[in-house]
Amino acid sequence: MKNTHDILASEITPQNIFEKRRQLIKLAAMGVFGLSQAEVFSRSAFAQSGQKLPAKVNPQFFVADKLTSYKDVTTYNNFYEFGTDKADPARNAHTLKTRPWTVSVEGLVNKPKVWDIDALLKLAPMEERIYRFRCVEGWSMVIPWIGYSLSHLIKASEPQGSAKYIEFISLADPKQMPGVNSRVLNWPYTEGLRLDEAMNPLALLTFGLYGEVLPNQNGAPIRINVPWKYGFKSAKSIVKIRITDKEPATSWKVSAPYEYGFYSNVNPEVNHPRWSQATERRIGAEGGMFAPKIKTLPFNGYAEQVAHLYKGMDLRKFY
Ligand SMILES: Nc1nc2c(c(=O)[nH]1)N[C@H]1C(S)=C(S)[C@@H](COP(=O)(O)O)O[C@H]1N2
Ligand SMILES: [Mo]
Repeated sequence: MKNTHDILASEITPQNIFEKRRQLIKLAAMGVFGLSQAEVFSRSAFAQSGQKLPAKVNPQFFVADKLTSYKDVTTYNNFYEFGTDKADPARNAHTLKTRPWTVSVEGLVNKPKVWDIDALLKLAPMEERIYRFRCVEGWSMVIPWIGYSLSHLIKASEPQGSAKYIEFISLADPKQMPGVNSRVLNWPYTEGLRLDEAMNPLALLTFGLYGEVLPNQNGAPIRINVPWKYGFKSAKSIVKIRITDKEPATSWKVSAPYEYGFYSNVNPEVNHPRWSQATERRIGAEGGMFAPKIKTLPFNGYAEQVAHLYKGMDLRKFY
């Protein structure tokens, strides 16, 4: 565990380091393997609802920052298929039917397969990981996700030698998703990664959060999380995964190529035309809109794990 490195400078206070360490020691003493950190740390901070998803804490992926409340994580969302207001997804996503659900893995693979969601749930052991999450709009959260590395699914599919990219395609069903009748984006929502990025253990195939299966508004029943990139790279409610040899045309890049590139790595030195990326507002921080901004870290604080993927690349050009 490399906690001290992971803590944002602005957030280091003797109290929270002490408090966190004390809780970890207590955890270890209790021998609570399998009991989620989220449950131990903030059982009282939210009312649990929905269906439990058991997972083992993976302490390698741990951020000592205060967790964003369950309420904020599930009511302040971007999921344009259910409306463009932050409150829309929580209000509207109850119409999404998450069973039956399949994910087709296809393209340049030796083992294409239409996976039933319940088979995918069993492909690898479920882990709880605490990740920072940074939206390009300038806000951020800290979320205890549940899932396993995307690399498990990629390996099971056996990419061919020519494979270079991976494309994620979300459901776009106007019967379940009122937002796809509007033309804010070209549907279906499409995102992509270079295959070596997708193979990085940080890239998380995600099925739950806060000890439960994903609420619909957070991308049920399956989404990805790419914590060193802006939030929009993390496609929700995925129905198709395609392995290709060409860079996928991603929804945001197609709709506004001057604002969004393919890479979208969190980079405090390269501003979005409308939003500075130098600092961020932590949702739920004391003081609300007036809380002091915190500095955004290169690769959202995950440089040690991922900077090598971009060696020799001009990150102003490949934004
Ligand atoms: N299918 C789909 N996936 C999506 C989006 C979307 O509108 N549709 N929004 C993206 C953006 S901009 C962000 S910031 C995150 C928000 O995830 P959260 O609501 O779970 O925090 O989802 C990303 N994935
Ligand atoms: Mo976002």
